[in-house]
Amino acid sequence: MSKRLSIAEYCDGLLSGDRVMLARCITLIESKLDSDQKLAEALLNEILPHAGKSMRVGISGVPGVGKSTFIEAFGTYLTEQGHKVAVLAIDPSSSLSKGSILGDKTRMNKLSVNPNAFIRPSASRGTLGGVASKTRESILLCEAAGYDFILVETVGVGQSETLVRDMVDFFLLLMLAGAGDELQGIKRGIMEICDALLINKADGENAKPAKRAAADYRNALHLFREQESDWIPKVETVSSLLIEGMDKTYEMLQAYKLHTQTNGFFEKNRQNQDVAWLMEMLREELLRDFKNFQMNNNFWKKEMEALKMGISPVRTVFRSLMNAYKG
Ligand SMILES: Nc1nc2c(ncn2[C@@H]2O[C@H](COP(=O)(O)OP(=O)(O)OP(=O)(O)O)[C@@H](O)[C@H]2O)c(=O)[nH]1
Ligand SMILES: [Mg+2]
Repeated sequence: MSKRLSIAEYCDGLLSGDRVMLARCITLIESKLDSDQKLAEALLNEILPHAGKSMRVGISGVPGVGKSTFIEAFGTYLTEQGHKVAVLAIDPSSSLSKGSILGDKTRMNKLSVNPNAFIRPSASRGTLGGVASKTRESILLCEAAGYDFILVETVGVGQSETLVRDMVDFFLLLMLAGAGDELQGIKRGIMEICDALLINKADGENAKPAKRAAADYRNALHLFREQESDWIPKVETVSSLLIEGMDKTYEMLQAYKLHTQTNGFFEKNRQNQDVAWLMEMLREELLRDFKNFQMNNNFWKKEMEALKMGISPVRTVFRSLMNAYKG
């Protein structure tokens, strides 16, 4: 890795919108070295006042639904509207495959050479929670560097969807029509966390089924409880391949922003997300700490024996362990 700079150098480079510097700053916050972590924290303190001024959009959907193609199309559209677009990813498989979005970067041909776009693959080391933390900090860095649309991609499997939901302002789910069970997403409960459904590949023979699926989803969405944002999730059809529906999508995001900034949810949601993020970090650290205590402790073993042999009731073992832990 290239040599470390001073905080002022990182900061100036970042605030001037230098893409190389942005990439280096993200590498810094992803570093596991203690000295780097100190630098990273100082950097985050410096840039925080310059962060936050973006629309953060999460994008999810099953493999093959067209996430990369959509991001290429929509990202390019956004830059044409005068925006600067950063693309980040949370990929639970990336620790195995070294980050599939790396391959995507070549698939996002136009966007990856667009001077107003920045694409960064998912951090690949550590727990999913740890990776999410790095992505959250990367969002702040991108914002400080002047990116006003942040697209966070994740594969529509497992826990990563909720993780991304909890770090963005707007969660977009891509789906396909005619995949057999139109309401699969609803069954999985994912509809409850999305702000919009886009039926992708609404082109050629698929155009009609896509329109029909959109109507079905619109009806089904009314069955769900109202979201805290007081926003009724929207359903649209798009073709990422033919670059159709990007304007509708953009208008929808603008409408959402206006709606939630007016009713206060936009700001409140971000505050809640920060609190939840902090609580998660505390929880992970406390658990780690407690596990250390448990591993290297003879008193623990003795108490366990006492418990198993029925000498002490659970509550007594609990209290004496807690006392020992708190020291
Ligand atoms: N006809 C049509 N094909 C599309 C459209 N969007 C994407 N595709 C095709 O669908 C395939 C998968 O698209 P990707 O963008 O790679 O999908 P993805 O969701 O990123 O897939 P993973 O990265 O594997 O999760 C590619 O062959 C695309 O060309 C579309 O709107 N219409
Ligand atoms: Mg992809």
